[in-house]
Amino acid sequence: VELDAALHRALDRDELRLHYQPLVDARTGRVTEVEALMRWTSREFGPVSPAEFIPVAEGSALIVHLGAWALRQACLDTAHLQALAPGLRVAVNVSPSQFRHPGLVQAVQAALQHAGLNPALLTLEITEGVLMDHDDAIRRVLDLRRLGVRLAIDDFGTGFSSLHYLKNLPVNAVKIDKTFVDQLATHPDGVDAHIVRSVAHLCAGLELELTAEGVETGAQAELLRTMGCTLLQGWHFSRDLPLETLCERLGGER
Ligand code: G
Ligand code: G
Ligand code: MN
Ligand code: NA
Repeated sequence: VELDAALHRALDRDELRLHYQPLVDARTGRVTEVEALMRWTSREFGPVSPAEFIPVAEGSALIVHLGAWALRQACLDTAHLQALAPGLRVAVNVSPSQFRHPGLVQAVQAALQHAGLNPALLTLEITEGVLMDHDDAIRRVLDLRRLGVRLAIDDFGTGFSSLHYLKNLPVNAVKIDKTFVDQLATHPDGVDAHIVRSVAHLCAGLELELTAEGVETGAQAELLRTMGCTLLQGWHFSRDLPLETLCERLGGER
């Protein structure tokens, strides 16, 4: 079997799961949001990374089904988590062709309604690349914001025209890419430190939330906090967790 054939069967065979990685408040350390990350254990291939199978799904209509499944599951799980962690938000990644698909707004609305989840508790993560196709992107972003969901620009700084999007689109949050975080503690006066400080300044002025991704050490976390990042995400705080483990962690936090 080929990978795409196996992926076609993955939903029916119940081989997909969502894991959740916490985003913690930089000041209080509390879990504010969790990012849903798809995990697939294939009967034929074993565990396959989304870095490998999402691009395969992107090549066909499959991405729409996988994306809709992830939205539904993430909304359901987060609705249930409210009892344990009131106000906890969830972020779901939306890939380029999923974003362009005309059914996206309807799929988001259906997922929210089915779960009975407050739209303000759902963040959609889109990359700068997703926004390249211009006129349509603006309309799509406006339609989504009208539903009441939040929008975050993922992998910020790695694409093109970042500032253009910040100027023209009503997004709520920016996630600065891990590549700007990696060298921070070893080169506290390096180019990345200057970039992170400027992005933080920009986000504060525009009243955008700023998440630093890929935070792996306490030294990085402390620097990012003082530089003005509002949320921190990375292995220093937590890896992505199965729902049961996330529940235990949230239960222990109360
Ligand atoms: O979790 P991990 O580091 O393995 O993810 C690898 C890549 O796959 C990341 O770019 C991540 O955004 C993407 N990814 C993970 N889950 C999803 C998903 O549910 N939908 C989409 N579109 N991308 C995902
Ligand atoms: O493209 P996106 O930002 O959605 O991808 C998130 C990816 O980063 C996921 O695959 C996730 O597993 C991974 N990730 C999250 N935290 C860390 C970290 O601290 N270090 C590294 N190396 N990867 C991380
Ligand atoms: Mn992401
Ligand atoms: Na990212």
